[in-house]
Amino acid sequence: MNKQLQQSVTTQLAHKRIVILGIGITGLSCARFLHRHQISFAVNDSRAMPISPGDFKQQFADNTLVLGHWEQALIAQADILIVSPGINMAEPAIRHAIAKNCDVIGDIELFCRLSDTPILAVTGSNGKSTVVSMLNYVGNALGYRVQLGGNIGLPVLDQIDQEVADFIVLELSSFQLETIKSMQALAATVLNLSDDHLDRHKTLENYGAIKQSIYQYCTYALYNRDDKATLPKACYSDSERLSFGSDRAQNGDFGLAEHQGISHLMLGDQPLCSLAELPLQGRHNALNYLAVLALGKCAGWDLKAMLACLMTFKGLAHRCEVIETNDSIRWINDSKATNVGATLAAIEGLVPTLSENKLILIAGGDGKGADFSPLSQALTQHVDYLITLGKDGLAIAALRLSSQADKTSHVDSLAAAVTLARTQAKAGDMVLLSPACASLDMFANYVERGVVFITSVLTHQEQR
Ligand code: UMA
Ligand code: ADP
Repeated sequence: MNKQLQQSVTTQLAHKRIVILGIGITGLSCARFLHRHQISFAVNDSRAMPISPGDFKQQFADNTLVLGHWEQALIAQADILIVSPGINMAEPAIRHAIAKNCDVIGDIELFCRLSDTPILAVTGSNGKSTVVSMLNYVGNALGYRVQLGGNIGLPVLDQIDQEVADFIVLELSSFQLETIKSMQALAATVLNLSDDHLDRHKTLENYGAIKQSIYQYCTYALYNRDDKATLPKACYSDSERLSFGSDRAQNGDFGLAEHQGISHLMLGDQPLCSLAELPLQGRHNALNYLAVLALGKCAGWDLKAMLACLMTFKGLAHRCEVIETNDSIRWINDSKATNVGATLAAIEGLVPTLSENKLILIAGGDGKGADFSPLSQALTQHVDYLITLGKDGLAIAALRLSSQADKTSHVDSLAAAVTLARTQAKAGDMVLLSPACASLDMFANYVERGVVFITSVLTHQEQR
């Protein structure tokens, strides 16, 4: 075990009363980390059985576990509270219990206090997983030891005891940013901002301010020129700024422009590669490529070598993923489109590939308090048939024109949506599942929703 790390852990955590809130992926990784370093802790989870007390005891010996409610007395005596991202600290039972001098942090903040590995940090409403996966892929292919962690599902404290890394690429959600206080990233970016998680953050302003906090203390702040909300606020002026966007870029910034009549990724006025050569299509992916190149450049990675590696990066599942079928219909699984911005990007990216063919969109689910109106132009102008489902499906359907009523239907299951789409689609048409909503009202998560969609599409195939 790394001696320096052990020393930091002992100095910072020994003899502190530590309470972990939540025993999901994050909470378990915190418990494992503390247990590995012989630091005692207590866990509190408000759900009845997120872990069996027997399993907990077997893994974590005599550390305390309280389930089924927020144990206010336990929270009140904590010196350090490590809060899982999905837990809303504004909840009165937690907020009122926290002692004045309690250090309220998340797993990422604890990681930042203990590790000096250079951080490339990525947030935004959409594209985070795609960008961090590409960065991780490219960095490792170039021979750097790169770790990947955070909201992508890889808790950072599971990695901190592993071999020393050259860089760590962090995907950070707004929930995680809320408990980060002292991260010093080498480079940080807000990719874009659109309504998401407003059930927790209440307003887009609050949500945007939390996203902006990624820019505190970074050496390079990378923003998106297409989205003003990503421009670092004046209070984050210490870092060196660079940008990407879909317009022509200034020297040192990344952009898109025509070169010899063909659209290219550009660094200033230097053409890097034509968009047609790249494996991931759509304007949103062109921006993702630019963000990756810019972050890699901040890390000192060679641009040409990065571009060569990006040619072999395949897109992630459930993001505008093509389902292979034999019915001449283009079925696209974009189940990860859990907000309005992602669905807009899918429609805008895919419509130019339709030519005369029709677009049938399946959307709806739990909108998390979002305003769907930014979708209305796309829904009325580009979507030939709209099929909605889930808790907020009818709110999306309401954006269609009254003249489109006969081409708008609400159904009660994803399988029924596929059946209806099949009756509407002709050869060459596209059926896109891009819900603009979370899946939690009908599915365990977006992966299950995507798998049900793929299964329904393929089952249909076999029956034909
Ligand atoms: N819990 C309570 N009371 C509550 C809510 C939750 O006790 O009111 C408990 C649950 O019983 C459970 C635990 O908290 O035992 C779950 O904690 P969590 O919701 O923070 O989830 P984790 O399993 O720790 O996963 C989290 C992220 N989840 C959320 O932010 C909701 C995962 O992102 C992330 O991959 C993981 O940490 C590792 O960093 C998921 C996500 O949906 C994929 N993120 C959102 C998104 O991408 O839009 C932000
Ligand atoms: P995140 O981790 O931020 O949720 P993902 O890479 O998983 O991002 O993609 C989520 C959804 O957003 C998918 O539907 C994907 O097609 C879409 N998407 C990816 N990149 C962008 C982008 N730059 N702008 C808008 N939407 C995007």
